[in-house]
Amino acid sequence: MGEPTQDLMGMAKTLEPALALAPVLVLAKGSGSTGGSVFEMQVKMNRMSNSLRNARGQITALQGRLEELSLINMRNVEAMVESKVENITGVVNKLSNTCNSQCAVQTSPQFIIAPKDCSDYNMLKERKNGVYRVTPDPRNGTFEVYCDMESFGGGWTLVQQRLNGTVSFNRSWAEYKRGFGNPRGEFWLGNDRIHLLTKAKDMVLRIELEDFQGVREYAKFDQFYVANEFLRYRLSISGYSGTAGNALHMNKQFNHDQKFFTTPDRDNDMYPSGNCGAYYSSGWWFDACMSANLNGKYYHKRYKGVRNGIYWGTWHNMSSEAYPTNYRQAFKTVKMMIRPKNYVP
Ligand SMILES: [Ca+2]
Repeated sequence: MGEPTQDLMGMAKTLEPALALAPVLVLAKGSGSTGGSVFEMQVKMNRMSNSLRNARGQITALQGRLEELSLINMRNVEAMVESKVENITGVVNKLSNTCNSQCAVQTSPQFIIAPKDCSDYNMLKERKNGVYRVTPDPRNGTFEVYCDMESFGGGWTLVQQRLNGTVSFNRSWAEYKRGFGNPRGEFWLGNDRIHLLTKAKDMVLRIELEDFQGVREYAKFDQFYVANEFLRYRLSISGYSGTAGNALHMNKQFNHDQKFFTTPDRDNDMYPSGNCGAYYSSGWWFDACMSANLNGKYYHKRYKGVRNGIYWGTWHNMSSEAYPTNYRQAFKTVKMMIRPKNYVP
């Protein structure tokens, strides 16, 4: 990497004479106006314009070199990082081989260099619920998530939680993109993060719901994937099991699978004459419009009017909700959490 820099220094030096000619022009202008000096001046000017042309050529060449150099530097850094990762992988493989053949009892803790999600914290002796750092994709940084390490075998990474209505979910595209709220309370993890987590591993989704009558049900999906922002965070969801009913794919008319994300300020839904996100005060994978909306408004009790509360269309008493006279079901708690498909508790 040192040599190209020296080359550049050499090129810069050859430029100096051309630049040094500049003051001559000032001197020539200052001297008399006889025919001889005019001729002399023309000669000097010609010489100077030649030098300037040369200089321009050299500058262009230098610019080319510089662009090439920064590319070379980037490739070097990339190659260096790659070889280091290779080395580490080699060492890790060697260590695990050694232990397979020699260490009958493995008592020391095992380390995972960068846990991708909560399930990678499963080897901790004390499995405690709480906030942990995860790195689903090393190129996209590290962030904090709330891990449920106790329920249903643990290893769950929470992507959404509703508890008491302290956090508004009537938010913009930008807010849903980066996430909002408090990981220990009510929050949306953020569409970019949900994308990274579901891209890193095949994930299952578990939804826990509870109403104000104390009824608790769940819905589990064997496949849950959220595409990137370019693909408008399109939802892929399938493989339902559970007790709450499959409100994400209720029937032909209402199906949230393969739908784009819509927020009050970004209409990607299937409803042609309006924005479902604005109408239902929520960011969600709206169809036209919904049979489920877990990011709806938090009502502390049953309510009337527009059904913009937290909604799960297959809830046991939903069919008795005649519009617009009857009260609407409200939900006390909601939890959306994900775990790798191949997870072993
Ligand atoms: Ca629309």
